[in-house]
Amino acid sequence: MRTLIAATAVLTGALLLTSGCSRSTEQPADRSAAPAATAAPAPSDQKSPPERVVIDVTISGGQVTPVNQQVQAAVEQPIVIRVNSDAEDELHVHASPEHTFAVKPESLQSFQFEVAVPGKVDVELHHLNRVVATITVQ
Ligand SMILES: [Cu+2]
Repeated sequence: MRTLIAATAVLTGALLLTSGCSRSTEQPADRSAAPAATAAPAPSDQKSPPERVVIDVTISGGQVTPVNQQVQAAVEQPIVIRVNSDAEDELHVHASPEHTFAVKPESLQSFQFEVAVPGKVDVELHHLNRVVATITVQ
């Protein structure tokens, strides 16, 4: 009896410890499970390269700006996050695949990525535990 209670307590503790990143923006699996139709790029469609989307982030005295900024971007459009910071942090882009960038206590850092899958992408600072921006990719 006592052994059973102890085992249950251990299991419960283990479950409580398996908290990863709190905000997950994983896409529903049912849609992305479809076989990838090879969308061939149209060769005749001569577009100029897409403009970059720039998000300026400032981390100072334990505060970050912006918070929850809403940003629009196109699929495969270059997204640049420019950071001025006085502290180390970890910038986490909840895209698929995800990106993690190490923020240093420096000015004029910039991190670039692209998002291949339409959806909402949260950009988080893990140390400050803030969502800097949510990028709607379509
Ligand atoms: Cu995260």
